[in-house]
Amino acid sequence: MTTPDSFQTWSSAHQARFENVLRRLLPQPDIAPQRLHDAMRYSVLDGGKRVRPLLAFAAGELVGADIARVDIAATAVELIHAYSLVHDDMPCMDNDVLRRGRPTCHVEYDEATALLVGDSLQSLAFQLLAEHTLNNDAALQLDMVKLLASASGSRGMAGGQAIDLDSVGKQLSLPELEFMHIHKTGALIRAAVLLGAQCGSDKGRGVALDEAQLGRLHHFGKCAGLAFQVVDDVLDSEADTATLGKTAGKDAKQDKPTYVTLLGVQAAKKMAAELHRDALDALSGFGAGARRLRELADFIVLRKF
Ligand code: GRG
Repeated sequence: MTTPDSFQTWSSAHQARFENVLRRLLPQPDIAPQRLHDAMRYSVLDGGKRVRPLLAFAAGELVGADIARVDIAATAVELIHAYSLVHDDMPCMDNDVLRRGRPTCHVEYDEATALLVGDSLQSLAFQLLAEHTLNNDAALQLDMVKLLASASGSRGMAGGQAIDLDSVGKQLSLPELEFMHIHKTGALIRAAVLLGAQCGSDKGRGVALDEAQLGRLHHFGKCAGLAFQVVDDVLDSEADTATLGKTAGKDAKQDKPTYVTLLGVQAAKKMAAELHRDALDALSGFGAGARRLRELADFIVLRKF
């Protein structure tokens, strides 16, 4: 009997493989306009925890999806995430100079290039979803495109970001803070899980989930997404810049409402633990196939960076 890989082995192998997928799918640096393509590759490659792609791979494993299909879905989600970081770091938003341990895109290149990098990564994400077969049922594939669009647009990540920018210096209630983060951070994390699962939902290629199972996966994504943000707030207040690879302590400095400022560190940690439990509960009916999703929930809550 072979022992299944540890989470560390599984995640490192997937991260390394995925890096090559990204290298292949991003525009090559020798193709015009070279500077823009170079900046796109700078912003996406060789950095980040790749939590969203790993969630897509884990959900793909749950349903026995073809990994080549999940590669595309995972890339689309990671490109949207990378675009959001590039734009978020710009002077008109969070105005940061450090990301993934390196100068932010607008510092390394310039502001106009950073704007275009974000725009181009977003377009490429949808191009990939439209260009590759991810599901034999074209209607289901169209649903996947719609899912990513709504998770990243004004009713998802961009909307959450708008609320975030508007909340500086304001006192938000807990439900308001939750609403903001379910959109800003949670929507894309949940989309990563669902897109991975949808790559395996057509007949003959993996297991199609029923409505109840999809609902549980939805709930898992929601809890994991919110837990990710609560932990992000705790790390921002407790970890140092070198460990995070981005400027630590910014939330307090910018007078932003966070789970830590609202609840205090201990209560924020307790909330993360409760969300962790809820996320694991949502997976309880799935059996051994959900092992990697469970491990990712653990990683999201227990991570130190
Ligand atoms: C500009 C439309 C638009 C949206 C920006 C995601 C976001 C919205 C802003 C990033 C600011 C931020 C620190 C959000 C908190 C949670 C978060 C998304 C952290 C960064 O994600 P990680 O930790 O980053 O997965 P890596 O570098 O590991 O990929």
